[in-house]
Amino acid sequence: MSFSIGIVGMPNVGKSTLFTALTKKQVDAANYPFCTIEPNVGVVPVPDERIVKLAELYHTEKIIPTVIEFVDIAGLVKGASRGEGLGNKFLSHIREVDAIVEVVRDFENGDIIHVAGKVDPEEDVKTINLELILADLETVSASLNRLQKQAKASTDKKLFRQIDFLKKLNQALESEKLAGSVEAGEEDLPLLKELNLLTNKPILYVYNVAEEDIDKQKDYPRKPFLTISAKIEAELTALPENELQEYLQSLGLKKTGLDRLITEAYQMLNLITFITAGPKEARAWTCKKGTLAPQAAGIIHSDFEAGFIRAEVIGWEELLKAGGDVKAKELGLMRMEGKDYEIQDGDVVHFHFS
Ligand SMILES: Nc1nc2c(ncn2[C@@H]2O[C@H](COP(=O)(O)OP(=O)(O)O)[C@@H](O)[C@H]2O)c(=O)[nH]1
Ligand SMILES: [Mg+2]
Repeated sequence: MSFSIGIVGMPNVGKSTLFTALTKKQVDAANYPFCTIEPNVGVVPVPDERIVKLAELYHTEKIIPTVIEFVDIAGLVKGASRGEGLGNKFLSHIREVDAIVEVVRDFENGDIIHVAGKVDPEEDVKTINLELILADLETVSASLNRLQKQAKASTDKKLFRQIDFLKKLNQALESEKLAGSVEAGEEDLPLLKELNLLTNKPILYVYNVAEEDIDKQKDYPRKPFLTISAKIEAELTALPENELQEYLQSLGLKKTGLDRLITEAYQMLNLITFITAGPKEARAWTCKKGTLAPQAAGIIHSDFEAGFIRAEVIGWEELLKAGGDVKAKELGLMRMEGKDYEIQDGDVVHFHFS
């Protein structure tokens, strides 16, 4: 299982620069058979200190982080929803991702043309979001038309509820609001999922600022956001680890912009991480919040799910404190969990299966 983030934005804002920097971090694909291998897809490790510490505990050098995919989606311009630029093709690429990173330019450079003629971050966000909104409006009104036709010969309550919800969506989109701003009840979720609206996906705004602004605390109206200098990030990928640390310290930073970006993007997906750890390897795995133990086992291997018996579970910090699984067992800290157990973020799990 892997989750993907689409990088979108106006032309010449630094999307590909950022994407190329991210791909420098690419993981060894052999460990991740489910990932897409394509030139515009980067499979990137999610920084996680927990597996690093557990690897120390078990004296293993093999650390396998969990990953997310970043997709460089080019070509979104004004009019894309009407087929301008590469229009609909790109909108369909955005449809396939789980969340959006919207890169917004906030650096001046006379040599790099801004398609709208001037650097105006908020105006760019409006342009991009409007294209996404217009594309969604088309989806919603088509669906609304179809259901309204069906409703003529129906007394199905569910159908009428769906129509009401579509009208709410329609209204929001028409007033240029994102679909994600519309309150949805439990009953509306299946329809919302089926519609797969672009503006219902989580968006992280990434402001690409000038190099000299990188240590300034800028605020922007769009939330959540982070600021980054794509150009600096591209240069940092070429530095050896010790020089990188020196550089970060000189700026008073703990993490690179890329690491902040990856971490925030992962959090935005509402996912949790569970861990398998031992002398062979320390490995992080991703599942959706609410995943039960057998399905989590199935992420590792389908046989684990089919033959699931139970899971031995301990929180990663508890395991570290205990000093290993033998100690943890002696102290009675290892829990035996059955098929109804909901996996928690940071659980270290050992699955038993037949
Ligand atoms: N000064 C500066 N130039 C940048 C930055 N990011 C990208 N560029 C330059 O802007 C141009 C367009 O960048 P690119 O990443 O291809 O933009 P894209 O069209 O959004 O993919 C290239 O010449 C980059 O070198 C940045 O943070 N600062
Ligand atoms: Mg590009």
